[in-house]
Amino acid sequence: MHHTLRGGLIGCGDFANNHLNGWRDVDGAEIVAVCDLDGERAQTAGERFGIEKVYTDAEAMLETQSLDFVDVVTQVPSHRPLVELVAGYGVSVICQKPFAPTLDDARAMVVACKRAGVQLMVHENFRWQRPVRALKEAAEKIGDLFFGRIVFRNNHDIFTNQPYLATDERFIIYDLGIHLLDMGRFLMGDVNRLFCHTQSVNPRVTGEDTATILLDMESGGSCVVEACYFSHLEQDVFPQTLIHLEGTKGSATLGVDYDLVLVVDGEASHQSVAPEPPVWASEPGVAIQEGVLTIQQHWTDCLREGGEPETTGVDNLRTLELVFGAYEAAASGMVFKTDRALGT
Ligand code: NAD
Ligand code: 89V
Repeated sequence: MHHTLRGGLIGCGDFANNHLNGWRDVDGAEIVAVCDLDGERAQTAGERFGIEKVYTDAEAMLETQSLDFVDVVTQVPSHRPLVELVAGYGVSVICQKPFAPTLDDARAMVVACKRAGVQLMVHENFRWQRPVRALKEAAEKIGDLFFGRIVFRNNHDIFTNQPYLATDERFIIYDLGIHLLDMGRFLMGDVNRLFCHTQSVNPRVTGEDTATILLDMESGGSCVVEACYFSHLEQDVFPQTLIHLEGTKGSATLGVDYDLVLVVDGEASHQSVAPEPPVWASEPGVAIQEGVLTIQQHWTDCLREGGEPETTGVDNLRTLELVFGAYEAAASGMVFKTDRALGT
């Protein structure tokens, strides 16, 4: 496939603006149609991004457009019906996170895409932030990793743009912890067991807004994941993820303002690995917006060159299992054991 790929986008809400801006910068693909149940939203997105074909029904878009892929940017309840619909038309599909409300729904989407012979990628973009890629590269130099700490703590108001986050039963692990757990897997490999403690601190929020998760990695290492949206700190660094890794030869630390500190054999060096955001990005979310563009370029390259995306639907089963496992562990007070055969 070496022509410019033709994409359709479903769900023209808040976050879709980042996807649509990103698609304009991607080499090798363009969005030729947008769809939203809310006709005004679809129309606004079409006008803003110069996309002529505007739909309020996903099936009508698939019937009338010849598409190479569809980008699903709706909230989680519609993911399974939409992914199955797109796969049924023999079209490859990207799905936003959280991929599914249950592992059974996620498995069903994987099966539908496999049967249809189409690619399926979950839009898990935090691991595509430049600082995180730079940390991964640095980690190659510090020997065998035996410890990690992944921290996302701030008091940023995310509820104005995403009001559902304040009212959903499940909040911080499902919406944000999912990125941190995916980065834990990206940096340190798969997980054997986990333990989790959750807290609901902010009275405005229905679900848990604080989670502390201990991962026992398959490699034998351990990793602590901390997430909190009610941390009153001197410097609020939203949306920076602070990550510290220790290996048998040194350590690599992604600190505040993207200062990457590498210690190898006792020698320390500093490097700035700040995002290189696209022109349309705006503070404070530039790191996330950069990751959106990078993952969409990755998807396009994979589709055009016949490669497999990093965060396929099958891969994401393992991230999702950690999310649901964390809730299970928090509720039961017991350790959650992962299923090594998952996705095979
Ligand atoms: P939103 O509610 O603002 O937008 C979703 C849109 O989808 C709405 O306009 C709705 O009308 C439309 N929609 C729903 N079902 C549809 C259907 N069947 N056909 C057509 N349109 C349909 O939601 P949002 O805040 O933009 O979030 C969307 C997704 O993006 C969520 O899963 C969220 O978790 C995710 N998200 C990811 C990131 C990230 O990757 N870093 C950041 C923010 C949000
Ligand atoms: O990136 C996200 O998934 C967002 C936020 C940073 C607010 O958690 O939902």
